[in-house]
Amino acid sequence: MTDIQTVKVYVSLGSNIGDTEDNLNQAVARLEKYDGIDPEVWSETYETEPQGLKDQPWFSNQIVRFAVDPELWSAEGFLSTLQAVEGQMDRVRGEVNGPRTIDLDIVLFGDRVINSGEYLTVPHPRALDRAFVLHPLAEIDPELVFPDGTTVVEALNRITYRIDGKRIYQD
Ligand code: PH2
Ligand code: MG
Ligand code: MG
Repeated sequence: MTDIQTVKVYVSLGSNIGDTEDNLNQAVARLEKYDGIDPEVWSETYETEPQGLKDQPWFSNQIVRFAVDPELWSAEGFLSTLQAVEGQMDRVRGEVNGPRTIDLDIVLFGDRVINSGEYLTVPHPRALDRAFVLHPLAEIDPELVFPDGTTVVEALNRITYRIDGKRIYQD
């Protein structure tokens, strides 16, 4: 049997309600149960300053790289599964950018560029501005290049942030 040619899909996981680290682990465990979705690299978990809406608890954030079988999963199909897992974990969609039990965002889906209206934009439109995405991405794949040619290291050099142990500060 030949190896399936999988796509590297980088997912940003975030939680700032409840046992946040456990919520991240539980989300990965739920995703792993689907055929053709295999977690292969995990960043550390970071405690991160809230972006957007400031007046909310700090987040636990992590990037997990999945090997995804493109014969089974389109990016839209994969997103619908992320949303199903968010739903299983009692995510209540409240305020935009507000507190959540679990948030699962596609940062990169191989080298694809996708703009399917409101539903899905890949790469994630705010990824290049956010240290809680870029720092763990660089941790697991320091050579990573976005489809527009920006390297993860260049993107980190463009933003202002501070790392203190596993805490990520960004105004
Ligand atoms: N997610 C948001 C808004 N702001 N800030 C941090 N630090 N981490 C997040 O995951 C996050 C956020 C919307 O999804
Ligand atoms: Mg998000
Ligand atoms: Mg989201």
